[in-house]
Parts: sequence; C-alpha cells; structure tokens
Amino acid sequence: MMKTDTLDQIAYELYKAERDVSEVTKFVDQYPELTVETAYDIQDKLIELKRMHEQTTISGLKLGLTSKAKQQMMGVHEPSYGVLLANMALNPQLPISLKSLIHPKIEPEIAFVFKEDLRGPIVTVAQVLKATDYIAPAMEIIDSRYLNFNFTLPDVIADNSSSSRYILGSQKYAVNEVDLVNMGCIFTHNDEIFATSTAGSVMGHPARAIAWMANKLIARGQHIRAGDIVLSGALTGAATMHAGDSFTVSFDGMESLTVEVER
Ligand code: OOG
Ligand code: MG
Repeated sequence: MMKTDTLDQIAYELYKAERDVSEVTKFVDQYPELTVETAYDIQDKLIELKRMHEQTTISGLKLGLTSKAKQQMMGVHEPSYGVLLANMALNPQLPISLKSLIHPKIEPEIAFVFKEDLRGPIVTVAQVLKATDYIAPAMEIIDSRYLNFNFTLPDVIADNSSSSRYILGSQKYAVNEVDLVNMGCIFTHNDEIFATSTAGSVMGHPARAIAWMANKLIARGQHIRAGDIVLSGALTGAATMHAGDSFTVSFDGMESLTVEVER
C-alpha cells in the first residue's frame, strides 16, 4: 500500500512537469509497488489538479495502447485509458504551436461521441454502438511527461496515458455508415505515407476497446457520459512532430483531416 501523500506528490510532479514543459523519470523505479489500480487513483488526482488550476472541464476519455502497432512501439502490451479536458481540444483550421509541449507525437484515432450514458453492470460492443451519437476522424497529440517517453503501464496510466491535445474532424458519421473492422486508414506526414492500418487494428473493433474501458470505469464507480468524446486509441504508430510539419489522416468513407504545425 502506498501512502496517500505519496500519490498526491506523484500527481503534483506530473502536473508540474506538464506545466513547466519538463520531464520526470518514471515512478516505478522509485516505487516498484505502484499498481495499475493505484496509478488510476493518481490519474484521478492529476485530473483534479488540472481542472482546478487550468479552470477547465472534462470533455471525454481516451484509450491508449489498443493496437499492436502502439503496444510494440511503446513496449507496453496492455491498453490504458485517460481523461480528455476541454482545453486539450485544438481547431484543425489553426496551425499547432509546439511551444508548450515537451516532445509531442501525433497519431490517428477514431472519435466516438456519446448521446447516452454507458452504465453497466456489463457494457457490450452493441451497447457502445447504440449509445454512440456519431463517429469522426481524429488525431491525438501525445506528450508523455516521462524522459524519452520511457514508462511502464502504471507510469503511463498515472500520467493520464500521455494525453496532451486532440483534434476532431467536423463531419459526423453514423456508426453503421462505415465498416469499423475493415475501414482503411492512411496516415501521411508531409505528403508521404507514414503508416497505414484498418479500424479493426484497435482490438478487432474500436467499440470493443471502448467497451473494455467502460467496464473498467464502472468497476471504479465512474462511467462514460452523454456528450463525452472518446478516442479509440491510435491505429498506427505515432509520428514525432516538428515545426512546419503537416499530418493527414484519411479513413475510407470519411472526410480526411489535416493539421499543420507552426513554423
Ligand atoms: C501512451 C498513450 C497511447 C494510443 O493511442 O495508443 C495512446 C503513449 O504511447 O505515450 O494514446
Ligand atoms: Mg492516442
């Protein structure tokens, strides 16, 4: 058992690392007893700190490490989740500033926006699809607060699953308008293909990843709410961002989404 004070202190160090655009070393080195459950307690504390100091609200949730591509890239072989805050949303029409970010990477995601709460007792894929208002192409900017993006599963969970910013396409699609298993995804960096994938790379079906998270949340007395934006987890590996870069994600049957980085 770790002391509450220690959990508060870890949450504060992660909050400060983001605020001061500086890195920390992973906590599992110092606290080998850090479990996944305790890491979610730290994440809750971190979100409370961010809500209070940044005067923002929760806009949804994100999954992480839901595809083989991402699991292999990060050396962590189980999914995680984190919270999205309203001040993380970026407008795709405006160039992205990297000024307040440590070592940002960007990755293609599918966003699900909910029209109903998803309470248990057990959430199924069918319930996820029924509760979804619409889906949209999305990108996530991840910016681990850990030195060199080096972490274990509890570390990354405590750090809100590396969440930093997110960008949603403006077109909305019904879940049955696209094939959420076979839909192809092309992720380009400066007009060259960076990676390709299919929607099913996310746990066979992205709604399965969301059902997995919904059940984890219920076990913690939380749930997906009507209005929440939920990111599926990246379909491909993440691309490092540099000044002047442009990134596009194109899904079969959906409008493509492009973002530009400030020069
Ligand atoms: C962890 C977050 C992973 C995703 O979509 O897989 C993630 C990381 O890679 O830093 O957001
Ligand atoms: Mg992601």
